[in-house]
This record gives sequence, C-alpha cells and structure tokens, in this order.
Amino acid sequence: MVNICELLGTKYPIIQGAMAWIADAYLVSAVSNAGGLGIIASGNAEASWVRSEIRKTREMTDKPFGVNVMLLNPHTDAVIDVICEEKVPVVTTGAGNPGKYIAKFKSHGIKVIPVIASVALAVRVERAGADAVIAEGQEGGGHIGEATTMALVPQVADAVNIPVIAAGGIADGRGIAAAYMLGASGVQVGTRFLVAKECTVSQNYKDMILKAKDSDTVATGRSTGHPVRVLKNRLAREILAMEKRNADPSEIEKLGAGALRAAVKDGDVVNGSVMSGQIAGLIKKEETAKEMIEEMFKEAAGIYENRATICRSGCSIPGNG
Ligand code: TUI
Repeated sequence: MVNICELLGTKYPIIQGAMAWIADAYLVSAVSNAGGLGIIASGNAEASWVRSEIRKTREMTDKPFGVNVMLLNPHTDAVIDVICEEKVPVVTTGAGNPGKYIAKFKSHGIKVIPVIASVALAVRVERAGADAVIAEGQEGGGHIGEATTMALVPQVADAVNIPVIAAGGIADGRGIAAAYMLGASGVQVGTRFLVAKECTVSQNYKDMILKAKDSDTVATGRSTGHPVRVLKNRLAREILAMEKRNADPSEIEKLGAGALRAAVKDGDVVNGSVMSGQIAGLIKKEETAKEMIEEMFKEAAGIYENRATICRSGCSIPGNG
C-alpha cells in the first residue's frame, strides 16, 4: 500500500480538516509549513474566492496543500474548474458522493481523497479512482454521518485497498495511536486547529472551544437530512426545539443559513452556529499549528514505545499472559 506521507508529500501523516469560513490561506499555510497538509475549505464559497486563497497560500508556503470541495455548494462545478486550472496537488470532498468528478481531477494530476461516512461510499469512490479515503465518524464537527469513528474506521479499512485516514474525535497523540490501531494510516484533525494561533476564527469562537466540556456538543438538523454537530447555544437549542415539534425542515435550514458566518466572522456565538467536534473538551490551549502537530506525533510515538515495552515484558495487558 502507498505510504500516506509520500502520497501527500508531507512530513507527518496529518490532514487539517476543512472548516468552512475558517480554513483560509493563513491556517492552511501554517499547517503545511509545519509538515501537515493544510486544506482550504471552499464551503459555499464562489470560485473566485477559492482561486484567490489558492494563490495566497502559494505565496505563504512552498509545501503541498489541498482544497476541499463541499458538494452541497451551488458553485461546485466552477470551484472544481478553478482547482484543476490551478493544479492544486490534493482535493478532499465532503457532504456527498464525488464519483462523477474523480476522473476529471485525476486527468489534471490531482490526488483525490473523499471524506466518507459509510463503507458503501468508500467502496464506490475506490472503484471510481480515489487515492485514499477519509473515514469520518460522527464525533466530528459540522456535517456528519451516523457511524462513530471507532466503528467506521476498521470496517472501511477491511473493505478497501487504498489508505484510510481516520477523522472525528482525534485531537492528541492518543487519538492518533488509536486510529492506527483501527487500521488507519493517517489522521484528519479539525477542531484542535480552531485554536491554532494562525487560525483567523473569532476569539469568541476560540474561547468557546477552550471552555467546552465533553457533553457540550449536540447534533442538530437530523430531521433535515443534514445533521450538523455544534456547541450548544441559543441557536442549537432553538433548532432542537423546532425539531421536537416536527417543524418544517425548510424553516430549520433557513435558521441555519448564515449562522456559521456569524459565529466565525462576527463572533456571535449565541445566535451563530459554533461547529465543533466532541473532542473540544480536550482542547485547553492556543498554540501554533507547528507546536500542535509536533506534540501530537511525539505523544503518539511515546505511546507506541511504551506499549511495545509492555508487550515484550509479557505482562500488564489483560490476556497477555
Ligand atoms: O462535510 C463535512 N463537514 C462539513 S461541511 C460543512 S458546510 C455545511 N453547512 C451547512 C449544511 C451542510 C454543510 C460543515 N461541515 N464533513 C465531511 C462529511 N461528509 N461528513 C459526512 C459526509 C458525507 C455524508 C454523506 C459524505 C458522503 C455522504 O454520502 C451521501 C451520498 O450521496 O452517498
């Protein structure tokens, strides 16, 4: 199987999660300069914004980076044209099946790594030519599927012959080590990078992540078919109440429109949508992207060494003698 660092052209097997309105040239270049793969989140943006961020990123790093295509974006076709014209090295996709676009990316020499939330879609995108998949569990922030990372990653790893990158609920070295044990050969981390010093999200948003507890996220919008994991606030409670009384899904979607932008750009973390993974409770300090990545992999390597020592001594692990 191809080595994930060779595939991505990175020092570390880590991809920064694409966070709409947030993952711009500043965060992306910081992650790529630190040895990970930064990803520009195109979200619902127009193609011109995406082109400008690609060019800005290239001014700020000479390392590889990627662009995420959010497949619910009404400008998807134009965004894909820009990505191909600009010859971005890697594309990730989210919130849908990218099957019909894969051949076009490949013909431009672009590596394609879809985010998938089921074994069925992983198998389909492998057949369509995907280079790897990101298996994202419902612990993650933003738009999510049903399966958890713990259940999804090993089932996807058994079903495909391309590398599997684990996502959802990973924010430290323990999460990375666990992902490898499940059959992953890389990780995607989103929520932790929200509090990177280079991340331009509002300080109110960062503070809410830093203060979050394990029980502070909730998945809203299950009734609309687009469940989204967010930190609990006034907006989340209102959406949950509407869902409880079976409100029209279009009314709920209307409430969500513009809410992510309000939290990210205006710092409105009361009426805005504060998307976050369940792992936010673990994240306690602002650091540079480089400090985060180096600390996470140092911790993961330490775990491997400790476990190997325990196994060799033949004790400590239940069932090991
Ligand atoms: O895409 C994400 N996370 C996102 S996108 C986003 S912007 C947004 N805003 C409002 C409403 C919707 C989106 C915020 N967070 N993660 C990747 C991801 N993809 N998670 C789950 C999926 C997924 C779900 C179903 C991928 C494919 C899929 O397949 C459906 C099909 O057609 O087979």
